[in-house]
Amino acid sequence: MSTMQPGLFDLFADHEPEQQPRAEQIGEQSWVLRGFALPLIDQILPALDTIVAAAPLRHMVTPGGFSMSVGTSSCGPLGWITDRSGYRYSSVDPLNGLPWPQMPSVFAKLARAAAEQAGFADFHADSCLINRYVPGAKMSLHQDKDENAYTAPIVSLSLGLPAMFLFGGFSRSDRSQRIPLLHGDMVIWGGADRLRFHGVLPIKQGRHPRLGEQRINLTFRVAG
Ligand code: MD3
Ligand code: FE
Repeated sequence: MSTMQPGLFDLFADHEPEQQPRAEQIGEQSWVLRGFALPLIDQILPALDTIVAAAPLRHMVTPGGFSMSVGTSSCGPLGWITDRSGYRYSSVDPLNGLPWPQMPSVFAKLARAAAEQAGFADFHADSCLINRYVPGAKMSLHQDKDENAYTAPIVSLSLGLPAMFLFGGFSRSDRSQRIPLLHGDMVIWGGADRLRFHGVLPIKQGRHPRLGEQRINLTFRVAG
């Protein structure tokens, strides 16, 4: 906790100590902020509904021809896409040719606050990838290398059903840590950890009181 910045927990100053976010360091420059998003959840969920109404979640196809088990959409200036011709960022939704929905200010504010809490000042995401997992959906070990630069951290928010996140090393065969991620948790991966392999084990059956039978993960990135 010694490298945590003062200040942003002030967002939670009116909360009881047991409701305050707990920070866990999971790597050299990576942190889990337990429950960090909960104070804003009533603003986050309706904003998410508006986005997926305009840019529906869809199962994209990998360059290898497999349909992803995760449904994806995006908001903000750039959205991550994949099809038979490769992985990349696009300024338009390939389903309708229109710009992705705007990033809601509550998303931008939350991502910036989480990054600052982990020691990364001035985080301005230009992309928010929305991943929806139903029970059984997973994400295999991979690295995120489609962004233009790796200097900015990646910030994620987990919503709904719990997930077991795999946090690996710099080659695929390195052993992974298993980190449970729960509704409201945020994670910040920066610096040296930015290019670590990572993935998500198949989501277990269950029903979340707010989200139902699904997990939704938002990842905020500087992609362009
Ligand atoms: C760790 N998503 O969309 S959180 C992805 O839960 C992705 O949906 C997962 O991996 C999910 O690419 C994991 C996000 C995440 C993103 C980038 C990372 C974790 C990372 C980069 C380095 C290390
Ligand atoms: Fe990833």
